[in-house]
Amino acid sequence: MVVLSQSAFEQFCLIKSCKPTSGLFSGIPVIDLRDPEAKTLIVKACEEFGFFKLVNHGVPLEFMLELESLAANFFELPQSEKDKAGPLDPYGYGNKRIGPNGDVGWIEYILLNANTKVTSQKSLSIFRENPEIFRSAVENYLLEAKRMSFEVLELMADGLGIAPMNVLSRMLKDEKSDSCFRLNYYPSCPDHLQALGGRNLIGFGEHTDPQIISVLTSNNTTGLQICLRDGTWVAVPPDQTAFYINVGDTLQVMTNGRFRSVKHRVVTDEKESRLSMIYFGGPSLDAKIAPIPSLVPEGEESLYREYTWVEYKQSVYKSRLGDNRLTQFERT
Ligand code: GA4
Repeated sequence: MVVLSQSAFEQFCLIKSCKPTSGLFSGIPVIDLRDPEAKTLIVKACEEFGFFKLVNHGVPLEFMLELESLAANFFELPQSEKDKAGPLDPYGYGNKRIGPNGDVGWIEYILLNANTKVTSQKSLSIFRENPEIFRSAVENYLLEAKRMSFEVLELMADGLGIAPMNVLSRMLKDEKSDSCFRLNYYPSCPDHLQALGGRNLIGFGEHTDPQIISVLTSNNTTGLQICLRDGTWVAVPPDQTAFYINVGDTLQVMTNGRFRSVKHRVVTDEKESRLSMIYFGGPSLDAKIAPIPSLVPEGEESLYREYTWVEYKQSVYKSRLGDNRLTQFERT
């Protein structure tokens, strides 16, 4: 069992209201990957929301469901079994603590490097009963999720009118791409904590993702919320068959702020547990990140200075979840 320090426990209890302004939000753009207009619609969605739902994505549903069910089996194991896969280094099994700087959430997770063979990673030991099944489920899923992400990034580049078309996708395709994969499990909110902390306990506090794009699937449980441009939080309707694409900080910088790195968070459901699987597509450590010149209006300076991903990543790991990590890279 993980014993929370007093301050960590207080953090849970202090979270009173994470209620979105209304019920499930119906305004999230839904994009059909096979729609001839997809590239234009993707650009529009990334500008307005930094977020969209992708259907007709071509990833076999059985790959999504198979991994989801293996992950659910793992999270239902006794705590002592799961703890064998911890502590995080930075990959492995995590429970309630998020990142190295004191953030907590009502969450358990497995974090994997998405670019290294799963077999060489410690967390595989958590599937020691049947590692081969887990390995192939993760690899099948990731192969497809990556293929689809490359396609989305190529449509984005095309829609933005930037050349070459693989200018974004090649960063993820790079064999040194620093991408990761996360299986998040949000147990339903226990009654005694509901009473203490208000109804919706925070699962994963508000933050933006550091990478280029994040590609998420979930079971049919609510909990994900995104922050709109006007600052209101809305609840994303879950759909087990779709992918949700999220613009990360790096893409915001590369598009010189035209795309929006969307602030999001997850709250627990009162009755059902939520399971989500996210592929975070990032650049290689030595990649230079800067606004793409053709996206900087003529005669103007870019909004951000050039930096390397490793430089940014170091600052990410010194930050708290809710911090704005891009300020220090903005030109003043
Ligand atoms: C948010 C997006 C990804 O889940 C993640 C997270 C990372 C972690 O869990 O180790 C961070 C968080 C995320 C941003 C700020 C730092 C780092 C926790 C944290 C407090 C894997 C990532 O790349 O950045």
